[in-house]
Order: sequence, then structure tokens, then C-alpha cells
Amino acid sequence: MRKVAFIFFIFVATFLLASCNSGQSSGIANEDGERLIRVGFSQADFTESDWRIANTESMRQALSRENGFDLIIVDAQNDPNKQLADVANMIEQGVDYIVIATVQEIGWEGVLQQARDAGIPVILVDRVAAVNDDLFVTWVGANFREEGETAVRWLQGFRGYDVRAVHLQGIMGSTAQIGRTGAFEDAAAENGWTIHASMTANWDTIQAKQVMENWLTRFPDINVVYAENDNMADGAIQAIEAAGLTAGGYDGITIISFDANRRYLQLALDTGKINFNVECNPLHGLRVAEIILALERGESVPRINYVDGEAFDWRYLTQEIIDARTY
Ligand code: GYE
Repeated sequence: MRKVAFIFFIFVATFLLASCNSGQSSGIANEDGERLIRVGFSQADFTESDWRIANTESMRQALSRENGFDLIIVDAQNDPNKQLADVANMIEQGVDYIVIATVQEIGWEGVLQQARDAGIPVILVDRVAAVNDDLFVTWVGANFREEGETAVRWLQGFRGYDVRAVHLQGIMGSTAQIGRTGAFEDAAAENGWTIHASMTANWDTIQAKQVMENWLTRFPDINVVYAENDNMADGAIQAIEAAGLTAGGYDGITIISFDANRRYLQLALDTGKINFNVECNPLHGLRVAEIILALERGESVPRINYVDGEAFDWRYLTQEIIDARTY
């Protein structure tokens, strides 16, 4: 009898060890006893912007227990090294899938190789990682270069060759910053525009205000601010008005922005202070959930999943458009 018990114990222990090591969930189940899909989401930073907050909430809502997921979200706090360690820890935990919004594109080869060796599929959202395609399954996000090109086409139409700009950049090395910056710099070269200065304000309103205050004292002829997100555009507007100048409209310093968060579209409609805003939809959660469920069914998924976006000229905004916005 003792021998049978011993053999049974070995069988159970082996099964549990195998299920943990094979990347399968460790049997997390919901109230109905159905196995939940364990997803580790490494978010660049929880609070860096309105966009980021909406992105995190979208993932939380879509990858819920009710929808069959056990979601672990970790805040990288915009620290690239912490993010690498966070993802390595998710691999150790043996999650079923890893989703990453990278702080920076570089430095991912090692940890994504570990994920592949552990049999854990990686899905990139928003930002990309500069690695071989075989180290991640798919990417969901916006075409940031195209966003920038949309903005500069509008600026060409609105100001022609008369552009004396300053340029507030996102976190350097992030995919959004790279794409939006490239489009603006190329357009400036082609059109003979002046870019007095470019500097990162890390997507942040306060930092953008401080940078803009300095630029206003150095460059009295500024007529355009190219801000790579709404929160930085907000900081620039605050600095412009504190200096007794006008932001936006037909006669003020032209403000270009990105993300098109609802509250900034409302600002544009009510005051004209943001002249043109290029949408970058943060609501990736449902798309990621669909991708994971497709992978669970053994289906293949597209490698690139662009999220669509519009652009808003303050002159044509309506309250109806804004009320219909989802973020
Ligand atoms: O524009 C900014 C956020 O990567 C598109 O990061 C995202 C950018 C977005 O913090 O607000």
C-alpha cells in the first residue's frame, strides 16, 4: 500500500512541476472552475499621461477575470532596466502570455529570448522593441510616423513656409517620439522651416511648461509649438499665457498636439488653444484579448495590428464629435 501511495505522490508532484514549467498557468481558476489565462502586462508607466492612463484601463477592462483572464499589471515607472527585470520576473512566474508597452525600443534581445525559451508568447503594444521578428508574436499600435506626417501636412496648409517652431518631444527612444520627431524634422528640412529648439519633456505638463518658459525668453519670434502629446501641449500653453502671449486660434502661436484626449479636444472647441490634434487611440485592450484568444485556439494572427486614428482641426470640431469620443 505504501508503495502505491509513493508512486501516486511522485505522479502528482511531476504533473504540477510540469504544468508550472511548461508556461501553462499554475491552475488559476475562476468561480466556475474554468482555467484562467494568465497574462503579465508590463506597462511603461502608469501615470505619465492621459493617454497612458486610458491605455492601462483598457487592458484592465478587457483582460478581466469575467473574460477569462488572470491579469498581472506591473508599472515600469519609465525605467527601462526595471521593465526588463519586471518581464524576467513574469517569465519566472510562468505566465501564459506577456504583453509589453516598451519604455525604450532597445535592450530587449536577452529577456525576449528567455520568454521564447520558456514557451511564453510575447505581444507588444503601443511601442515596439528593436529585436528580430521571431522574438514576439505581434504588435498592436499606431503608425507614429504617419501621425507626424498628418500633422505636418496640416501645418504646411495652415502656415506654408512661415514656421518658426519649438519642438517638445516625448521620452527619447520611445517609438512614438521617434516617429513623430522624424516626420517633423523631415518636413522642416523640405520646407525650410526653422526649428529653434527640440527637447524632451517626457510627455509631462510641468516639464513642458518649464522648457517652454525658457524658450519664450530665448526665441521671441516663435509661431509654432509641435508638442508630441496633449499633456506637453498643455504645459506649453500655460507658459505662453503666463508670458502674456496668445496660444492657438488664427492669431496666436499655433499649437500642434497628439493623442486627442477628450479633455484636450474640449479645450480646442471651447478656446481654440490647440489648433490641430492627431488621435492616437490608446484602447488596445480588446484587440489584445482577441489576439490571445485566437492564439489559444491555435490560430495565426497578423504581425502588425495598426489602430486607426483621426485628426482634429479646431475650426471643424463640434460638441457632438467630442461627446462621441471613447477616451
Ligand atoms: O502619445 C503619450 C504616452 O506611446 C502613443 O505615450 C504613446 C505615447 C502618447 O505617454 O501621451
